[in-house]
Amino acid sequence: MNEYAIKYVKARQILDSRGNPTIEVEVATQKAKGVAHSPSGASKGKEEAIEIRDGGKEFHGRGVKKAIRNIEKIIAPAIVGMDVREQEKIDEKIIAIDSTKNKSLLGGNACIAVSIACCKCASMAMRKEVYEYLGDGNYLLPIPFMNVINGGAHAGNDLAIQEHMIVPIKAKSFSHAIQMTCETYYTLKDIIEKKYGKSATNIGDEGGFAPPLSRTEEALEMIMKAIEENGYEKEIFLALDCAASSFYNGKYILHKEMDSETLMDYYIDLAKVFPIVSIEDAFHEEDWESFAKFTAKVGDKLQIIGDDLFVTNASRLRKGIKKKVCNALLLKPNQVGTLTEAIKVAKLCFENNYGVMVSHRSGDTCDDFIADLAVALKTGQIKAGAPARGERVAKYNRLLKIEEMIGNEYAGKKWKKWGYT
Ligand code: 2PG
Ligand code: MG
Repeated sequence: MNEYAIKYVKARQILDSRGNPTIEVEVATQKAKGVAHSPSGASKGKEEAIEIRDGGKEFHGRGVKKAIRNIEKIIAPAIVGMDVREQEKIDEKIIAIDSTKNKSLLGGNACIAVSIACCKCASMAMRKEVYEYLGDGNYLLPIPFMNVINGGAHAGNDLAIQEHMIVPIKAKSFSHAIQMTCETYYTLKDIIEKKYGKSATNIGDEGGFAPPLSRTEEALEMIMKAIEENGYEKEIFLALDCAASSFYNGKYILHKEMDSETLMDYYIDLAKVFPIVSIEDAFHEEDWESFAKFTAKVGDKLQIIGDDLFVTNASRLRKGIKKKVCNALLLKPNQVGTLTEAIKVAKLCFENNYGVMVSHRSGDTCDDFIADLAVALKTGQIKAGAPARGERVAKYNRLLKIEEMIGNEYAGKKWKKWGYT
């Protein structure tokens, strides 16, 4: 048997960081094995690949045994024997068998774990690091976008905006970025404790704090104070993921009701006061018009990212390019269901001058694949939560290790100048 032929594909139910069942897949050849997990979002785009869950009583319906059966009974027999290095062919086969627009037959959660496990197995079979296997020999360590105050669907407070991130663009290296963001995070904890008491320092789903705030201004003020106390105001910038679909109900409901024009002015005013460089999902996922207006107005000053808007989907991205909507995309492989499709979307971005930020999900595991993906694709940006919780630091720790291997290739040095302040 060919040493690169897939010998078996095994799947099992494990848990994600919220205690919800998810899928672990092992793909093995004679001498190598790759293991991958599917992550899971809380604020999902409507057009994401479908996660198949069991329903019924067990795990309150959240089990993934049906999806696992699809791997064992349908995907495994189709790909066993294939050359594990032929990622595109494997993914095309999965796509063809599924034959739906949103992986609803096999489950996006089933497909992505198999697809990434194949990639990891192939890299091991070729005795390469995953980033080396995926890359072209030139690599870039991404700027970490760290979500240090959680709101929206990720926290039990009244902040409508989901993620308040620190962005260490001017760090000297990736490891220096980690040092500066950690120090800022510790100081932020002290500031929150002093103002709101100990219980306010509990953390949300992505490791950021979730103090009882209702206004993003308050969150950003505290973060700025933490940055300044450490003397990092020239190095660390800010970013938001609004996840606006989650506070849209005919109107945008933040601390007060707003229409899209008022919301746009609100963001612009925030960016004039705080050193914001990037805003994700500023409007709800079908509000293409507001995204287009926002991009025309401030797309030269801010990175404007589509997440729920694009859902890592080539046809939605093409529509966005045509309509001049956003200037960057959030890349979440599980939104589309196979690695090949995710990489194609990233390339489409590069060809059209759109930025790419690789991203975790709010329900995640210690699978660190996205770290290698960001380095190999040279996206220059990753978001993987705060520097806390095992599943978040797994990605940052992997990047620290990659830095040792490739040297100081930090994306901050190449970052385009954004921001008002
Ligand atoms: C997002 C993500 C990750 P979720 O909206 O960008 O931060 O959240 O995984 O819940 O969709
Ligand atoms: Mg988002």
